[in-house]
Amino acid sequence: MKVVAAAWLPYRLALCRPWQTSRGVVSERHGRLRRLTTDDGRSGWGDCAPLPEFGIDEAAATAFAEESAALDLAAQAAGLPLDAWLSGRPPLASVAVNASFGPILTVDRDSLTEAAAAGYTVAKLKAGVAPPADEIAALHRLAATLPRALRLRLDANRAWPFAAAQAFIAACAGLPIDGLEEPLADPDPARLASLQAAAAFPLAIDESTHLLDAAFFRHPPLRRLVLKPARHGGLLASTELALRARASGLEVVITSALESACGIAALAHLAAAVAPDAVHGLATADWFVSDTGPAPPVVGGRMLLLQGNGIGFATG
Ligand code: OSB
Ligand code: MG
Repeated sequence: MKVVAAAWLPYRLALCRPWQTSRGVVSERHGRLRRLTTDDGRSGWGDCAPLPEFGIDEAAATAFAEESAALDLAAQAAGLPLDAWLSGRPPLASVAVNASFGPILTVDRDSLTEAAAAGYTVAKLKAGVAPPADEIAALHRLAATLPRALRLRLDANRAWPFAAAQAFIAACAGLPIDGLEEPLADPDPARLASLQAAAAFPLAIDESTHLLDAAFFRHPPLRRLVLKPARHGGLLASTELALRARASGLEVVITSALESACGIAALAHLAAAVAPDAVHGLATADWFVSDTGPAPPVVGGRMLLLQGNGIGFATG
């Protein structure tokens, strides 16, 4: 098997509704697919979908796409789905995923009830968008009628000073919270550790990648690490980070950076390989009006890995 052609296929995809966080609003995604073609007629695929407001610049996204396409072909040549090629274990059929919502104040009880009825066990809501007192009041209201099977995963995307984060976490006592990502505007290990000690649920870092040094893995200041592989150089670098994190006792969650179906398909394989029992943040394809190809479907709160060797992606 020899690569005989390499192409970039640009795309521009509208979202069904604007996606809002404490960092701003995203209303469409543009990127490009990497396609490698081999002399025996195979294709290897990767997705370059920069999201600079979240630290995923053009160069990082390009590296992720190029590596993804190369690993897609390597796993196909080995006759293995990518998850099995990465993990050395038998392939998995699916991984659990969270339902992904917008800011707390925009979420109503009916959509949470629907998510639970669809089989999701975790619903992710954006925090740090409205004043903390309003978000806390809304959370208590939502929690009062929350289906028992559902827990709330919150993501503040670095919205709060320390005192606000402390107050928010205290106000969450007794609520069915699955975890809280990125509470601090200016996080450091000591302050994260003190917040984690006061929280009954895992705190996580996602975009604060500057914290991931040797000391972090020796004494993790919190309980969960969220990985967006494009930010870390790709699937292999993310596999290494995930293994180190799990060896340090951290939970690992793989999440999308609003990649198109091609990127989501690769991320689902990574999630199955490095954290088969976690609930991952990959159910974002239904925010897109159209996509680069069939995305891995979500059934009963689980994302089904695309079938076949490699990533399993093909354009639609
Ligand atoms: O902060 O986790 C984030 C998507 C794009 C950029 C940043 C984030 C996200 C997500 C992914 O929230 C969806 C999810 O985790 O459910
Ligand atoms: Mg996050």
